[in-house]
Amino acid sequence: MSLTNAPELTPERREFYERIDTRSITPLWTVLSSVVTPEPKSACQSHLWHYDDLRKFLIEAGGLITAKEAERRVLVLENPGLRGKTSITTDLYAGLQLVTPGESAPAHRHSQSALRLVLETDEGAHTTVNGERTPLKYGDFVITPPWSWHDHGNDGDGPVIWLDGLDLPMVSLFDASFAEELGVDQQEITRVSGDSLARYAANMLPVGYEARGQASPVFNYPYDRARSALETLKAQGEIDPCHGIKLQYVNPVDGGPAMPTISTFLQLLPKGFRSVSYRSTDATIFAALEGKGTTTIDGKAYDWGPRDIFVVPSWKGVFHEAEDESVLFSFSARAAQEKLGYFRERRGNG
Ligand code: 1HN
Repeated sequence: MSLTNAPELTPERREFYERIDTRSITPLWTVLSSVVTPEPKSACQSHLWHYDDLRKFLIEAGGLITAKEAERRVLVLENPGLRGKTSITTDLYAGLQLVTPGESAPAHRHSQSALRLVLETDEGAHTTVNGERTPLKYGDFVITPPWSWHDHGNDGDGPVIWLDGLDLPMVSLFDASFAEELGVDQQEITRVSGDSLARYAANMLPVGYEARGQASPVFNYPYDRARSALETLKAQGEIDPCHGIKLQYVNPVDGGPAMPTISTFLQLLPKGFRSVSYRSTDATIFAALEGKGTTTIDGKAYDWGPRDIFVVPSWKGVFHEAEDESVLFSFSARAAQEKLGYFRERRGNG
């Protein structure tokens, strides 16, 4: 027996396997090589969704169902290799959500961690998390920690669209999903807008602050701040061969990822930059916020422009080419994998 080959199937063995099968018993040696693999083997496929396509279908959905009736009017970006699993990767979920003018997506909470990346917005767009309402601007990254009340609204004139990312498949894996409705469209607002940014995101923390849970107490990471950090670093010229200039969104309390299970990143690729091949165990979802370029995943090239979304499976070699200066947002289950000791990466070919 080895890890790569299953033993020969003899008539005696087959008869034995069939007999124990009726008693819910399976011989490990017939399946071992498919569950303990020398390298990650995933059903997850690389794929790219063009925003224009997604937007067209989402606006169409807007004419078919209200946000209230749907609870959340979302089109799921379902990985072509994982159809029927409500997943974009084996461990993560992604979808595109629409809130039309005057609509609310009612207040609820659940065990799953959620992130939003704002892709199309209007003056009156907002989301409220645990009593604080925040406006939604292009490129803002907003978190909903596990079990926090959240609702969304659009008091503007145009549609509001964002990318949702959740650790839904992980929570399902552990059979740990709880959810409840608040019973109102919009929760009571108990804090001024900007409260959490002032308390936790000004390079200071309230004296005596003790963290509750593992999620960041900052829940809106505005794009203008993150973008200007990349701009400053660009001038330093320290470009990582695999990632360009890449920053991770963190929980200011402990320097860890903003969410317990999901890591989130923003990276700038200078015009003309071609990255060195990189692979890692965290299958990653990318959303282009600026620029245009091509990403090659396991030999397959995907051209992207603003708001396009693509997915890189675990342990597939990936490199980027930026035709124009570009900014990519990305998220993955690296946070969970690092906590559990599974994360691996490899820079360069090999
Ligand atoms: C959810 O609560 C939201 O609050 C979006 O906007 C997408 C997908 C699955 C389960 C819960 C939201 C979701 C979700």
